[in-house]
Amino acid sequence: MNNEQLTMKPRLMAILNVTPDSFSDGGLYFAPEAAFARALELEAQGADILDVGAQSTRPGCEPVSPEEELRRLRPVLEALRGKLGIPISVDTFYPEVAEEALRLGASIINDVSGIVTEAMAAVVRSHGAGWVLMHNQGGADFEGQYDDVVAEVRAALEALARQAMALGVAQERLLLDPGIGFGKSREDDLRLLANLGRVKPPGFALLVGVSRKRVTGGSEAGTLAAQVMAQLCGADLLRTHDMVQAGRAAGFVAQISRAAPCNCALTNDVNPCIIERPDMERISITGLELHAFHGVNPREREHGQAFLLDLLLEADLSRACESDALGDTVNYAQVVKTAAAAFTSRPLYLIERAAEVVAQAVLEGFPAVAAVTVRVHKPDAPIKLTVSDITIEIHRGRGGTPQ
Ligand code: HH2
Repeated sequence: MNNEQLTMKPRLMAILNVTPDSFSDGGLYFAPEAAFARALELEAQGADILDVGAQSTRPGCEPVSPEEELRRLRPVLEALRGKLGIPISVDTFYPEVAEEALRLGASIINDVSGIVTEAMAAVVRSHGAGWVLMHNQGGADFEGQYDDVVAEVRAALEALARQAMALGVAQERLLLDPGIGFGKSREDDLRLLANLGRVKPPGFALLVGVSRKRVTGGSEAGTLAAQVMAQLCGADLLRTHDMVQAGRAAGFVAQISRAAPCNCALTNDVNPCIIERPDMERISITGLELHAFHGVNPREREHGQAFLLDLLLEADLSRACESDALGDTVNYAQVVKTAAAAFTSRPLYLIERAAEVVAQAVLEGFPAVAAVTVRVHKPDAPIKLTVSDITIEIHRGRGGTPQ
């Protein structure tokens, strides 16, 4: 993810459930007049899309027939015709309901079935509609067994998109959705939320629905936290109950990220729950410049090249904080000398090995260091394509095993 993307506010899809039993707003907007008024309110509050659903998907719910779905939807869609400036999506997996909804003015089908059918593709194609393809392996009553939920959901979304496109639906008409809460444990949902950037196939828009779901603890605070997380990880659309709060939070995140280059360490392939341990005291030495002859290429061993080393030393610094005596801490000038001598002592093929030699020298030479992280950067690595840097990083504690 780049900063450009971070500054973007996601589109907000406001939820309107014309159901008696939805888990959060069931019954509130079941009457067509109440649904109509709520739709206008959600638009006025800044919704970009209105998502109308006539069937609850919460676990244990009795399925509603297509006839009943249409009986609930028709009066609302008819009343909203020409009254709403934003697109309407209809939450249905029945092609016959989708057909009628699109005829009545909806322009997106939000299909939570988790499958692509010829019949639904034909309806979507003939109306030039948008189509949400949501991951749903087994439905809300099922908690899937995943070895790697992030990779598996990503692969499944790619497969759904491929099937839809093979049936003639254009890529730009598709929205992909990881299906938070559908056939997943809470752990799975948390993992997906922390790795949305990896769930999203390039070139597709990602819709994320977390609002008031179990993963958030059902609270508004949990919902907003998860939505902010989704925004930072590259969600293009958020499906939400509370437009006002979601809009404010999303707007504020966009404002922060516009104010300065964002430095929040979120990237498409890095889980942002970063390695830092705040209770650990450490000395950090970065950018130690050294010339050495490491490498597998004969030219590297003949001419040598520049390397940069970073060292993070974990040590108890509390005595030095009290005493102000050099003897109570780790002398970083000595560490730099030791690390430089170890790194340049002999040519090695791999920077992995060179980092290990440095780590062992620091641990041997400085008993107060409990653990050390060594990063070796090789910015001029002799490869054909241009890269700005190649880095390896190792972490060693006493005993030499990775901690
Ligand atoms: N979640 C629900 C319903 N539809 N559609 C998409 N694309 N993504 C979602 O995550 C999603 C969805 C469930 O939430 P809700 O509509 O609030 O509840 P209910 O199914 O009980 O009506």
